[in-house]
Amino acid sequence: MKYLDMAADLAELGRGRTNPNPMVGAVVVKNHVVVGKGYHEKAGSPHAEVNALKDAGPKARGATLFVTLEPCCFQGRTPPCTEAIIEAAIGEVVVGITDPNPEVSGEGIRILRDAGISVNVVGFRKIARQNEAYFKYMREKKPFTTLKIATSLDGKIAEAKGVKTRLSGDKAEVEVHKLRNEYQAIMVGVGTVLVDDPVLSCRLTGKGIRQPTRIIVDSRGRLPIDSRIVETSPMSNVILATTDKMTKKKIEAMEKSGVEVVVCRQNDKGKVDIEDLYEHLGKREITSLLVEGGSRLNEELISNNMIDKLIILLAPMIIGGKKGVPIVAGKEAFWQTFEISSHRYFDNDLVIEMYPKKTNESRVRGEARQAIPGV
Ligand code: AOF
Ligand code: ZN
Repeated sequence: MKYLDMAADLAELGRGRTNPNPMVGAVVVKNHVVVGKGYHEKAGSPHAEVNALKDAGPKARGATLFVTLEPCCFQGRTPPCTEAIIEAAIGEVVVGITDPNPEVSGEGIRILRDAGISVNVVGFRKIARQNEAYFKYMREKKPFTTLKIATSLDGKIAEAKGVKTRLSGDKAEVEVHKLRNEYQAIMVGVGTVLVDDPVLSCRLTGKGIRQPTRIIVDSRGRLPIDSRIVETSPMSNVILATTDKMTKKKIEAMEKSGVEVVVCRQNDKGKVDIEDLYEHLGKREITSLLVEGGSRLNEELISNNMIDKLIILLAPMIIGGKKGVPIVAGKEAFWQTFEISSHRYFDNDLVIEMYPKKTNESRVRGEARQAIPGV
């Protein structure tokens, strides 16, 4: 897998920039020597294969092309890669994973084979994970959603309601800003804005830093017009997701301030129907979403299976007391189990990444515990 790993590393250079397209890397190898490298930099610019073939020049003739994703075979923003590969007289193609895009999906491979090129599909899991947002978006036309929660050891996100509480250390905070730079949009509940008045920007500096779209979930339209988010709307888009509980007058005032107001369906609790919002975001080609709380939105999303990934920033501290704001609001237990995929230390913080389990194993475990006295 040496060359596919190399191609995956190249693909990684496009992280946070290629959407709605996938991250793709390609390496051209001839007689065990790398003669060309390329990756997809951003939507609208040449695909990885085209860049690698250009880099290889005439050396591509009879060489092997390693590419993380199945080459495309249609005219999109750019011409089909299959044609470029055939024209360059590549002898063999090794593909990491097939493209879920219905316009490609197997067809790219078939066209290459019909042209007499041998194609080997490896089925590289690492690449599926690298492009998890693209895969989800292609299949469901909804954003891949990651929920990020900073918590104390006693499961609190704040000391008390309305009290701005800083839990994570500086190094873990930098990780959050890296995430904000990677995800296309950041979403919070209005409660968080009312307490923290955040800007929700990426505070990293340097070449290629971009600002995410900011989304506020606010069923009644409580977002203050003089909040920092609204005031910074010229910096990057602000979307206010509300319901028809918000008055027309307020909507007009928000729109005048540069905020895009999206009136969503109400769910059975009279709040913003998140599924409806996701559909809207999907239509706007928002492929990835980072949710940053607070506890009501967390509960709504986790209990309704509406997150794809969870990132916990665990601060090794116990707050104590009865007033703390829990990770999730709500009265009813709902039991969701996660599978840990990685953990890393940042100074004195632990950052744990996990994926929700699809089965109801969590509930079963909960019931078993109740059935055994003393356990
Ligand atoms: C590849 N290599 O580097 C990328 C691919 O609008 P376009 O022309 O950029 O086409 C976008 C589609 O092309 C995208 O949805 C996916 O199916 C494929 N992306 N394919 O072989 C690349 N970025
Ligand atoms: Zn292509």
